[in-house]
Amino acid sequence: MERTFAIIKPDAVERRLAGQILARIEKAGFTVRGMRLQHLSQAEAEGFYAVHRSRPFFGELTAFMSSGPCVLLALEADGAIKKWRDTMGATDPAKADAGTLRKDFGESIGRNATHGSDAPETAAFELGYFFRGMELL
Ligand code: FUP
Repeated sequence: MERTFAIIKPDAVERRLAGQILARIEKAGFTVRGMRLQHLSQAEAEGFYAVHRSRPFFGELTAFMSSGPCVLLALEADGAIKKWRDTMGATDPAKADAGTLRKDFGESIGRNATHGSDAPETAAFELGYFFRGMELL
């Protein structure tokens, strides 16, 4: 079993899509091991996306991620990291495959409904950034 870190982003929470996205997560076979609603500060979003600090979209990205509450999730499944990336689809909803979350719920490359760790090291950092050990079941 593997764990990955996921976010239902502020655009999706604002449009009341969190329930539908959670239903799709469970239907896909993930077990939720941690879950919390949180409105990130700009500094917390900047720390989370620190690898993107030099990218031109960093300011816009961190402003968006701190614009409203999001749902933070620890998901478990066999091959959870790739499975969750496949469930989300491509970063740009316009390029995402049919039936993926970003295709169905994303509005643009920035407002793309969900986040998922892209590798084991990233998953370890991101899970540890947001969850304490005793918050994960
Ligand atoms: P992903 O791993 O699919 O979330 O994509 P990236 O790590 O490349 O980018 C992280 C986030 O930055 C994306 F979810 C959305 C945002 N982004 C932009 O706003 N513009 C871009 O050109 C690329 C990414």
